[in-house]
Amino acid sequence: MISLSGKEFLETNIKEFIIPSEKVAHVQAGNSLEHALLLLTKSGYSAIPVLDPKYRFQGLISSSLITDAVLGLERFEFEKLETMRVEEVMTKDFPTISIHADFKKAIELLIDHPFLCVVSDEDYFEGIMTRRVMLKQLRKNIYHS
Ligand code: 4BW
Ligand code: 4BW
Repeated sequence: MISLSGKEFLETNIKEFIIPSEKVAHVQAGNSLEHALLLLTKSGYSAIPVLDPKYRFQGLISSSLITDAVLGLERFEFEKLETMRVEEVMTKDFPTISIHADFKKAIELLIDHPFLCVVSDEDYFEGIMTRRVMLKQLRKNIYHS
């Protein structure tokens, strides 16, 4: 087994390690909150990317953002799930990372975020880089060096 030095490891390109867009659960900004909550519940993920029809990254939606949005003074106003749109509730405070970025950049961002949305030069969504994948690569590198 060939092991990489720390420097080489940190300079590894993330491209080959991302979960490609077709395998990533996502919603569109114009979808209803009901649709998003269904997808989040069925997929089991706590947060998923929001894309526009051209597959450009718009933001992030999570179960907790949705339940918070429909929380009234005394009860959850679940009827709002049908009328409210994802774009009203999603957070845009989430970093993207270039497909050309290296592990060093990804590790820094993955400290604060469970996954990163990876974008092309033209800003199209290419997939996600997750903490799980990064930790597995780190483990492989530590044990074989
Ligand atoms: O369905 C799952 N399959 C597997 N193999 N692991 C899962 C699954 N759901 C959750 N997990 C595990 C992973 O280790 O729980 C961690 C936290 O899940 P999360 O955040 O809170 O839903 C998972 O860690 P991870 O693989 O490093 O993924 C980090 C985050 O990336 C997930 C979720 O928000 C997002 N994510 C991962 N794969 C995704 C996805 N979002 C949409 N589509 C995907 N395919
Ligand atoms: O309030 C937050 N502040 C910060 N800085 N990051 C947050 C916050 N809320 C969520 N995050 C981020 C963290 O990167 O989202 C990740 C997933 O959160 P989670 O799972 O789905 O609520 C956070 O990743 P983490 O810090 O590695 O934490 C992983 C999981 O451990 C969390 C939650 O289930 C649990 N956890 C962490 N800190 C906790 C906690 N549970 C209760 N109290 C805490 N202080």
